[in-house]
Amino acid sequence: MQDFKKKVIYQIYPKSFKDSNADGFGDLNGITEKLDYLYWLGVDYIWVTPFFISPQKDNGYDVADYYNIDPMFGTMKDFEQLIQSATKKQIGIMLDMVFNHTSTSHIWFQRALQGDRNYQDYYIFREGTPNCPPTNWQSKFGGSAWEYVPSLQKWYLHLFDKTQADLNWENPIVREELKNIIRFWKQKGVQGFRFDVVNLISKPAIFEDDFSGDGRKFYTDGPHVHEYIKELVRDTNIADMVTVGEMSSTSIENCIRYTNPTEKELRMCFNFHHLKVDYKNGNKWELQPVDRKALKNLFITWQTGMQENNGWNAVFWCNHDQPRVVSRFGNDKHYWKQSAKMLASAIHLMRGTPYIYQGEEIGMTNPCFTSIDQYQDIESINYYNILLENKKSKEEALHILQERSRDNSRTPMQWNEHPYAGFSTQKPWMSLTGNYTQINVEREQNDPDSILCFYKKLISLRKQEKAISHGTISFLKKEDDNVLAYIREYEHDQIVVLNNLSDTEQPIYTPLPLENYTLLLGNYNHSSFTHTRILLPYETIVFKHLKNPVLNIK
Ligand code: TEU
Repeated sequence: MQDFKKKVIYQIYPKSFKDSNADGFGDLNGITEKLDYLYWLGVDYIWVTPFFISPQKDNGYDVADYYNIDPMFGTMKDFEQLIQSATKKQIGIMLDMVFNHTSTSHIWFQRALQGDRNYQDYYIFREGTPNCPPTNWQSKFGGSAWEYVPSLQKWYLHLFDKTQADLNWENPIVREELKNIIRFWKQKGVQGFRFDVVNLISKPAIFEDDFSGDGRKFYTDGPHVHEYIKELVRDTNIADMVTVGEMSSTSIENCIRYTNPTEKELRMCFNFHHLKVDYKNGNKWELQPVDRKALKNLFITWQTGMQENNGWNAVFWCNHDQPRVVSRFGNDKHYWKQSAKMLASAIHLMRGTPYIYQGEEIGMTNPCFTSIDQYQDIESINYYNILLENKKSKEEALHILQERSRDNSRTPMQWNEHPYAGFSTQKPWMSLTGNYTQINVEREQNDPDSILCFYKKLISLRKQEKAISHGTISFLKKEDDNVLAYIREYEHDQIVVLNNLSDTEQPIYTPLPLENYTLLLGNYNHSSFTHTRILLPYETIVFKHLKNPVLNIK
């Protein structure tokens, strides 16, 4: 892969991206239809979330057959067409490999249920009696992480839904099966892979109760995880492709090992610590305002920690599990455009590979659903019930979902102002966000001052400026919670990025007088930036240091 540090990755949740056959569900041909748009935007890869055969209990993260495409999304021919058309536009396709667990509808699990011991060894079964699970671990979607099978008198482990049984990576046959899946898709022309919760694959030798948490301390970045990733990458020969691991509750030390090229594991990884700064006591289902001090400290720690040890971050605010960034860290009412642009700038100009999640680039907002019936996500529905059991009122529980539900990001993509936002001609599987007549691709493509055109500029800036793609990062104004400021440097180039994270004015600060800089990018239309002595609410300003100002005058 050529110079991967210049690349930008766009995430597609196909069910909500574009419906090509008027059944209300997005599909692969819908992605092919929109390649011109992605090409115009300038992205290099698209990561498509799972479209394999699945009962869709967790929208495809419950895979029942890794080799075939769910008819809801199209056919293998459609996929081949997508690869072909994308390749012509020099856009690579990355697939999402869900290898920590399979659906319980997978033939392997079905055989295990029928009593086949070889297949039982594909999963994590433990002998036991009803009402007495092997450990007290909790599922990430609520309730016990173990499910009892009366006919076998055994429990099986599921860190997610009970229809998502954890695979037993200790079994070398399982590891071979998974390698074959990679080989199959690689040979179809896929150019990269995202590995779902890959740091949870190695479970401890002895299973014991967790008296201080939900069990994660025993299996997060588990005992053989590095060994298994190395083996998978080596045996499938994917070290040169774009690979990204989704790391749940991970540590910097482990992420350095996952991504330092000498380790021959992955190109980069996602961590989620910065997306928990509005969780009260670390609990996603308890609201608190964004803790900007914590947010800034996390960026500083991760960016510098990874840099010092030659690790590489995936940098992102959004994905299909996270609420919309402009509603969460910005202000979607009074500073919608400014805050969406500032948040984009803050992430894209840090050290790492930026990811854009569909709709983020036009500033899509949380939909603010008003009825529980509008929610589809299994985690949201489970937690709604748990919140009610914990004596929250229906209104309170709904309010928490409006802020936290994964469905916030799964509403149909807003293409234009036509019915169903141009996503489909039929009623979509999931309610739309009401503001699509204002916020949509068509409108923003025609407006040079739009959020969309700002994202396009950021992408092209990365390709022009080595300081952005390859430069070092150092942080300025570390003690100021309201301003995220940093310098990127490469050889003689220096780029300064100032982001006001707050909705109040803040003093401006640059290492040299403003006259020594030229403005690369900003989100307010100043007549002359050198007269700017304050940062306006949610302002972002990107300066380039003029080494030799005379030469830069055209
Ligand atoms: O997500 C892993 C994960 O733990 C979270 O993002 C999770 O959704 C959130 O923390 C719950 O509060 C991955 C996928 O991205 C997600 O869509 C899947 O549901 C999950 O794995 C299981 O495959």
